[in-house]
This record gives sequence, C-alpha cells and structure tokens, in this order.
Amino acid sequence: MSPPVALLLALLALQPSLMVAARDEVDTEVLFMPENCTQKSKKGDLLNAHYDGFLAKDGSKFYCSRSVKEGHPQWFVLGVGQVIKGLDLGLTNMCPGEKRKVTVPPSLAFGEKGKGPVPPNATVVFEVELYAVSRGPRSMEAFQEIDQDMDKALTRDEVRRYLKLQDEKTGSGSQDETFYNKVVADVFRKNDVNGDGSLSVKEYNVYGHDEL
Ligand SMILES: [Ca+2]
Ligand SMILES: [Ca+2]
Repeated sequence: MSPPVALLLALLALQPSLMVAARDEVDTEVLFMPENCTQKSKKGDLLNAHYDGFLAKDGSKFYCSRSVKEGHPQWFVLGVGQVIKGLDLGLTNMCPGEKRKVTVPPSLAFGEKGKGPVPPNATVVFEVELYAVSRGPRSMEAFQEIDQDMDKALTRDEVRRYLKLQDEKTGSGSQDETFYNKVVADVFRKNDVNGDGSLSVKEYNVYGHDEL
C-alpha cells in the first residue's frame, strides 16, 4: 500500500471519532458583551440568570424562565449539576450583563430519552442573560463574610446585604429591593432545609466546594 493511500485510510478511520467528539461539545456564541467585565463566572459561583430554551431542529421554545417561578431569574451554583451539563459548561467565563447563545448536544442536555417537551436525542439551544455572579459562595470565607454577627447562621438580611455588596463591588449596579427580595427568597427556598429562616454552615455548604 502506497503511503498516500494509507494516510487517506487513516484519515477516514479517524473521522467517526472526530464526529463523536464534535457532538459532545457545547457551542457558545456571545450575543451581547457589557463594556466592563469585572468578574467572569467559574465553577462554584452563584449565578443569577434568565434563560429561554429552544429545540435546535425547529426553533420551538420549550422553556422560558420568565414564565415560571413568578418570572424571576433563576439562581443556581455553576458546575455542580444544578442545571444540565451543557449549561454548566456553556456558562463558564461569562460576565454579569452578558448574553449568550449556548447550543447543547443531547448527551449534555436531556439525552436519549428527552424530558417533558424535549423529545429524545434533541439538540437544544439556550439563550441566556446573566445578571449576577457571586464569587465562591460556598466557601467558608464567603460564609464568614456574609455572617455579619458571626453567630454561624445566615439570616435573610445578612444574605441580602451581602448580595448588594457584591453588586457594588462588581460595579454591575444595584438592583431594586424587589429583585433582592426575590433572590433571597429563592436562596432560602433551596437551602433552608429545616425551614428555620436561617442558613447553617451545613445548609449553606451542601455542594462541597473546591475552595473548602
Ligand atoms: Ca448571622
Ligand atoms: Ca435553616
């Protein structure tokens, strides 16, 4: 066999695996980038975002965060599986204020079975608007920073105060009180497991953050 033919066959043999690799990747496209980006999202950060989900095949919308949970932005920790894997990957290195289009293959979205309105083996597209990035929310440093009176419990007021402080630090501008009330309500709904109105260290640090 002459070398060029061998090379060609080798390339052909390689192609299927290349295609598999491409299918398992998330494609991101920046739709809007704010002028100032003081802080980029990373694993373990607490993000606040609105997102719309579409089916890639026909563009139909299957999810809109504006029409669930009273329409307020979703609050989640990045990189720990609170959202589908494709979003955990596709929303990293993102700035507060940025808008992004994330195309996610089924293997990193709803898989072979699909889920609810998403059919089996569907590639999905999310349009995401990121409002806030809070640094290392699950670290003990952050807990101590939030816990103003150092009683090892976080009240709603302490969390609210911390969020405002973060917004001032990042220069993303203060939101109105309604915004903070909703975010705080969200945080407590998800984390205040025993419902006593404050977050213990254990309730707060449920994800085993890298920085601990
Ligand atoms: Ca406290
Ligand atoms: Ca509690």
